[in-house]
Amino acid sequence: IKRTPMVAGNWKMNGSRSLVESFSDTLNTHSFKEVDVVVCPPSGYLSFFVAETFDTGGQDLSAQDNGAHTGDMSGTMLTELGARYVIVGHSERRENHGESNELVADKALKALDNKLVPIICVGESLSIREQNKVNDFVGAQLAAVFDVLTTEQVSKCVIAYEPIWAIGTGKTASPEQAQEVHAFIRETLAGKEKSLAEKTRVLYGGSVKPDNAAQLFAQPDIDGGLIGGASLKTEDFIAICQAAI
Ligand code: G2H
Repeated sequence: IKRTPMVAGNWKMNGSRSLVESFSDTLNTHSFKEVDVVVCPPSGYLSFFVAETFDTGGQDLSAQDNGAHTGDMSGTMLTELGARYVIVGHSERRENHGESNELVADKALKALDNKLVPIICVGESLSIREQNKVNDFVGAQLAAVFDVLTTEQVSKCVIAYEPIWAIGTGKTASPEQAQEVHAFIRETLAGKEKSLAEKTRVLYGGSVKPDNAAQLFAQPDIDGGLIGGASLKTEDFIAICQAAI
């Protein structure tokens, strides 16, 4: 099975209405035929995108449908704003908002209920890596997802491996370090069902730039990237998308 590569930009809490407009204009002049391109801006900007050659996504969603949840955004609302994807379990949500593995799994389920493709983030801190517990840690993050989602549902998700020590730090995991964990993630998926491992896209995230993207994406188990800082510069983002083809 050939997996279509994917590059998703995570703007985090950055950008502006004028960046959305210039980004849409420039991206729409490129036809991304062999790579799925997604841009995840702050949700308030979603409706300003005119996305013809790419898709948009949210950066988080509530595990609830509606109700007294001040500041939260539901899956239905994201869909109405034009999103087709949503990031869940980014390490910044896990750290800054105390999101547990179980909550992240519930969010992934809620995304699927709303026909959104969840991009489920996993990844270890430096101290976990130094204790040689990467597989245990990432394995537990995945196990929580498998507890809530059926194999069929997992096959509709995208997984993103983002080592926390490489996020926004300029320190990228080496292609070999990243591949090692991606291979572990794929083995874990295969443990559920062989075809799941073959079908599911696993992205790498953490200081991906135009000059390191091609080497990372050339690894057998890396199917593209989740891009933070470099996704805010149109030319860099396009260069990274092209490196995934
Ligand atoms: C990791 C990544 C995008 P950056 O968080 O999710 O950000 O590329 O800035 O390290």
